[in-house]
Amino acid sequence: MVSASSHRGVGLALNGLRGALSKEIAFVRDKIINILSFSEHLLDVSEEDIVDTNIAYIINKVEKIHENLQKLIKNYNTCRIMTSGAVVVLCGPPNSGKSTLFNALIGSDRAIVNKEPGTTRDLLDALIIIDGVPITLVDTAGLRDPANDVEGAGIQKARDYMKMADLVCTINDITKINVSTEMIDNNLLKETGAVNIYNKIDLIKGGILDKRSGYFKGGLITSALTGL
Ligand SMILES: Nc1nc2c(ncn2[C@@H]2O[C@H](COP(=O)(O)OP(=O)(O)O)[C@@H](O)[C@H]2O)c(=O)[nH]1
Ligand SMILES: [Mg+2]
Repeated sequence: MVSASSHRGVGLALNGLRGALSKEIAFVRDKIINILSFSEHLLDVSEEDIVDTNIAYIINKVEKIHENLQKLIKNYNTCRIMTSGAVVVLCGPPNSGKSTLFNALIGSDRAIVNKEPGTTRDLLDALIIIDGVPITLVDTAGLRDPANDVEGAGIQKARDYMKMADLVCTINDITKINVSTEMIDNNLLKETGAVNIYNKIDLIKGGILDKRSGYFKGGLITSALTGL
């Protein structure tokens, strides 16, 4: 699926995925009906027939159904992501380069980039396809104590989107690495995949990064400006 490089490829792969999913649902549904009728039959006959082996049989079958359902939930998520796109939210402190990265990834200057912190206030989104996977990329207002109500509303929207994202990318300015990720409320990311991105590597001259490694929490290093 991930290797499908064109829209047509994605469509074909999706159809296959949907077909496999509905087959699996029908299979589990049959299993549930079978074990239900077996249990009802046992209840209809005399109590002596409800022996340990029958109970063990039912428990075993129910456990297998549970496993199948867990698998289905996982596949459903994959299918949903392939159909409507994974929501990937770029968040982080002001001025770390979220809008620059957003523009670089969508290949157009949609978001205003400025050295003035607090430039991005509303959400901006764009649909892109990376390796055949549709992605709704969302640029957000920088997380900080807001300077006014409008910025506060933008930050609240950013937090709401972080909660519903499939993946949150925290963009940090690598030259201010010690103050950045602390702005993110970890409770927001409890259920969401998150990745740290350290931006503006072009500003770091050789060797200096090592000295800062105490702050480096692992993640990807990039320069949204130069494409490094
Ligand atoms: N040197 C350098 N500057 C960057 C990079 N990414 C963004 N900037 C600059 O940082 C400032 C803030 O960028 P912006 O994308 O508006 O940050 P945002 O507030 O996180 O959206 C602008 O002056 C950008 O040109 C980068 O990778 N390297
Ligand atoms: Mg911005």
